[in-house]
Amino acid sequence: MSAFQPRVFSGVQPTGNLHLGNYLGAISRFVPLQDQMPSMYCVVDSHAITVWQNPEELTHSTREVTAAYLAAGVDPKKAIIFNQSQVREHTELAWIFNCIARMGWLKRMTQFKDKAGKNAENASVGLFAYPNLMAADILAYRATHVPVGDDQKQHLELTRDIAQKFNNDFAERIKELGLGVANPNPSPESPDELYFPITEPMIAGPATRIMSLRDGSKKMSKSDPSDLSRINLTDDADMIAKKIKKAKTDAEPLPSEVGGLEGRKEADNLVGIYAALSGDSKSKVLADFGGQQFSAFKPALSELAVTKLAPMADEMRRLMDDPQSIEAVLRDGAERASEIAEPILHDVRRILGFLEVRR
Ligand code: AQP
Repeated sequence: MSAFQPRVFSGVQPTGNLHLGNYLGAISRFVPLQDQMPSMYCVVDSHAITVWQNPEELTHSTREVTAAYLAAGVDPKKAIIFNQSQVREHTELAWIFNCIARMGWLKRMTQFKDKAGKNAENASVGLFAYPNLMAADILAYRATHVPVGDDQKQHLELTRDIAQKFNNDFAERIKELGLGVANPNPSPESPDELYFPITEPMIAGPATRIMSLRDGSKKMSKSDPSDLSRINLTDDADMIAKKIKKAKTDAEPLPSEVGGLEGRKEADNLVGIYAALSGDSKSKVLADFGGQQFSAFKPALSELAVTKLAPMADEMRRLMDDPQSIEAVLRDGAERASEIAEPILHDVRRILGFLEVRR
């Protein structure tokens, strides 16, 4: 019996204002992974429409996220880069998962509660079912590894629950059809042959949750009304320096050890950003800057951020001037992605017992 082929899958929504959190928590981590495992990086446009999107802006942002992947160093010869809506299997599998996942599981999702706010009755059904589509994105390729920021942890747990329930509900059928893969972690709750892998979340490093520059208790976010709360990947050097200068801090000097950041959310965030951008640990950053005031630390952070981000912003601008090249990358990616997803959905239809009369 075969084992699951390792495969990385991750995605970013084309909802504008790509920021440092998206870069450090997700996109920057895609680059080394493409040399370690077959990798797929998706621009998740079907997720974006769970809340209203201006159509022209959605098209623009789809190109922009693709440009960010390329500018960050994702190589379309190594990794598959594509936009979700172009591979129909995502939405087909999402419907099947709508019928596997339980209402109670989705009702526990904190991101829905945060995004729908007090107006949940008026939120789209798509926003509620979003985690099922995310599970489908991953499992349409039987992906085994998913690098994301900390905010996606709960959705990845749901993906694991959906895979587990599908594997259990259809265990006999999977075996009968000879479609099973040896369970790498057998347990009394899990059959010895699986169809879907139990995906590994990859949430690690000093930048799994970059916080707002204006409020250390809120995640840096595309939809924050204050542009000063985030560093956009398209910001120029002056804007980056201005935002870091205005970033909220406290009045104390930086501590010399990580323990000293406790209860100092804003300081912790800026040290974390420095660590992630420099590739050093927070301890190393504090060994260098401990005892110094923010008036000394902030210019050093600005210089580092500009050195790392400005060339990427330039490259994104260059790529955005050539939309046809971006679309060629997405077209090729969609074809390669479909070649992987089609046979998987064919298997899934057989497992479910759908009578296929049009092959
Ligand atoms: N602040 C963050 N720190 C670290 N990682 C982050 N990610 C998002 N914000 C941070 C990670 O970026 C990837 C793509 O995110 P997304 O665009 O698909 O979804 P999101 O989490 O909804 O992004 P935003 O920026 O926070 O948008 P809004 O404002 O709409 O809520 C994911 O891997 C995510 O973890």
